[in-house]
Parts: sequence; C-alpha cells; structure tokens
Amino acid sequence: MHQQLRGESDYEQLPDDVPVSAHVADIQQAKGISGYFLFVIQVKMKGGGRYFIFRRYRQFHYLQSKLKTKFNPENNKSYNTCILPELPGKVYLGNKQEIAEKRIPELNMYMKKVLALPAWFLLDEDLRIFFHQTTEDSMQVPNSLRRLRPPTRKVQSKTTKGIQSTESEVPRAEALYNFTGENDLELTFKAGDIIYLLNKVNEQWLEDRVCKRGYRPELP
Ligand code: PIB
Repeated sequence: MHQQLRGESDYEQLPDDVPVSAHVADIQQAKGISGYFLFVIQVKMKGGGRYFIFRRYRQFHYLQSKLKTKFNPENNKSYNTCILPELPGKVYLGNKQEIAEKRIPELNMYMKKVLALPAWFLLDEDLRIFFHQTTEDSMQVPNSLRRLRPPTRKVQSKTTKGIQSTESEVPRAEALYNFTGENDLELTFKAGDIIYLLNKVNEQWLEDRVCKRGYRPELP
C-alpha cells in the first residue's frame, strides 16, 4: 500500500511540466451530428503554469484502459503497480448534456486521485499525453468557464470599530480579476470587489454576495 502514497522527496524530483492538478472548468458540445460533449479542463503544472485541454469521455476511458493494462496489480506482476481510482462508467442512453454535467464532479475526483499517485506514475507516457496541451488544445478558446473558481485572494479580517463582529467573521475574498457570470445565478464582479461567502451549497457551488471595495454588505 505504501506505493500508493507519494513521498515528498520524490515529488521534489519531478520536472516542472508535470501536471499536478486538473479541474473541469466547463463542458461544451462539439459541432456536428454526433454532438458529443467536451470537458474543458484546466491543468496546473508543478512549476505553476496552467493551460486548458479539451477532452471527451472516451479519451478518459482510453487512458484508464491503458493505465489498467500497465499498472493494475492483476495484469502486471513485474513492474510498478498501483490501484487506480474508478472512472465513472459508460452510459448508453440519456440526455448527453445531463450525462456530461453529472460526470463533472466524478471526473474531477478521478483526476484528483490519479494525480495524487506516486511520482513515478505521474511520469507515465500515456498519462502525460492525456494531460499534454496539444496544438489543437492551445488553439481553442473555452466558450465559458462556469465551473472554474475565479482567482481571488484572502482579505484580512478587520477589527476596525464599527464593523459588527458577525460581519467580520463572514469569510470573504477579494477578486483579482474581472469575472462575468453566465446568468443571473452567477456572480459578476470586478477586480478589487469583495466577495462574501453566504452559504456553501455543496462542493461545487457557493452562494456569495459581491460588494464594491469599501462598501459593507447587508448580511442576512
Ligand atoms: C460510449 C462512449 C461515449 C460515452 C458513452 C459511452 O461508449 O465512451 O464517449 O459518453 O457514455 O457509452 P462506446 O463504447 O463508444 O459506445 P464520448 O466521448 O462522450 O462519445 C457504446 C455503444 C453505443 C449506443 C446504444 C444506443 C441504444 C454499445 C453497447 C450496446 C448496448 O454501446 O451504444 O449508442 O456498443
């Protein structure tokens, strides 16, 4: 089981261009009759660089089958082995968009677990090909990034007189960039606005309120 855990020193040895985290930022439908869905994935590298790749489900499936053939303890006795996380299964019937939406958190979990595997695993050729930004990827511009948390920085809680204690305890963050929401449910804000966390709906969604810098929100 020790092989499943990544040693700190092994990680240090990895090159800067190794992917270390990946999140589905959005889904978008491919043009054409088949109309399959593409997952827009933001990949972060060890060196801090980020880029987008566009992958459909079957590419995940292909990757998983390659990895299983190579590393599944049942198939392979002599090389490095590891227990791979489960990939969400194939679906044969249903609304393609709904299927893709449902796959977002499942694929996020899959990528999180895969990228937490030992350092030698992150250097696997098939894994690197999957996460590599191809020329085609780099030429595409995501339609939107609905699921990607826009970059923010934590704001120091002020102890200034006049700010009620309940307010100063509300978690908040300062927007680093402008962000335009897709619809009324999504926030739109400008760099410098303060975003107050009102409610954590689930792992994917937070309910927030935006306030211009210097203004205080009416908190519930
Ligand atoms: C499909 C692809 C597809 C997934 C689907 C999955 O498998 O992996 O990826 O979204 O969930 O079922 P496959 O083997 O290609 O086709 P992508 O990238 O989103 O396109 C499954 C195949 C097709 C039908 C049946 C309609 C009734 C079978 C078994 C027959 C029951 O199914 O099935 O279209 O071969």
